[in-house]
Amino acid sequence: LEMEGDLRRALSRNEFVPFYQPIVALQTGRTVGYEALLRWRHPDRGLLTPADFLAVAEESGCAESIDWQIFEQVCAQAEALAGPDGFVSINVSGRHFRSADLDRQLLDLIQAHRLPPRCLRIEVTERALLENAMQVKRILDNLRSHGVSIALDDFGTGYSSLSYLHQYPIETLKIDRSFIVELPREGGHGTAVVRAIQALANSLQMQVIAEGIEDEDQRQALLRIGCRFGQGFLFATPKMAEVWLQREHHFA
Ligand code: G
Ligand code: G
Ligand code: MN
Ligand code: NA
Repeated sequence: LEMEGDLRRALSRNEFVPFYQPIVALQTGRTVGYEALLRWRHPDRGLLTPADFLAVAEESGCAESIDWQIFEQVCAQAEALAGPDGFVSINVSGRHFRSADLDRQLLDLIQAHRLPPRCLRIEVTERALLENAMQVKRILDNLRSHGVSIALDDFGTGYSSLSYLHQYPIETLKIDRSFIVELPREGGHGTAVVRAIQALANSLQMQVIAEGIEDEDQRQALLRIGCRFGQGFLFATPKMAEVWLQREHHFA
């Protein structure tokens, strides 16, 4: 595989970088946090997204190393991005939870960078929770007890047995983009699902973040439902840390 050699060379040259997409308060447009998203700054092919290379990276066993290259950079940048009361979230794929010491590895990295743990949030998918449930719960409980917060990513697309949700230290549900796309059409499937997720989150005292908001109608529909936070191209695309650190951003 030609790409596999490329990936290893890219790792050694630190070509994998986190881009950051703002997460905003939907009412005011104020940035409350950022999601770190993996990008490959390829010397010839330009900026590549996970869709371009993550499958090959997983097959060839490079994905873990790529993720740790990202986690390392995020730990170095997160305090400045988070400010006094924000956060930066990272996507931690289910594979990582097969390591019994994932919590220790992440906590060591946080400590090495003198990062206040409250600056870091971990996004896990429902699928990751269900595989190896006991070990995942122990890892997440430990991270939470140190101040790292936990969000459930792509919520609504998984295998939710809702009964397990309260057993994990999850503070935030991220509504998958596929439901937001359907939103503005009143009576449509998307509206019903988003309403149901918001009601569930309210009763479990969890926060909701809507993903993939692309237009004002979607934002207004979310505000009517009572959803307070979101991210998407309506507000901003993912960009390098330096861009966000240069100035105060306000997406009204
Ligand atoms: O940024 P983009 O929309 O292209 O991301 C596509 C997918 O890649 C998303 O599902 C996202 O969860 C995943 N992803 C983004 N960043 C990372 C990362 O650092 N590590 C892993 N394993 N997946 C990521
Ligand atoms: O699976 P996860 O939710 O981690 O991935 C988020 C993905 O969604 C990233 O690849 C990011 O680039 C993408 N994304 C973020 N905002 C939007 C949006 O408004 N529209 C679309 N189509 N994709 C988005
Ligand atoms: Mn995510
Ligand atoms: Na998602």
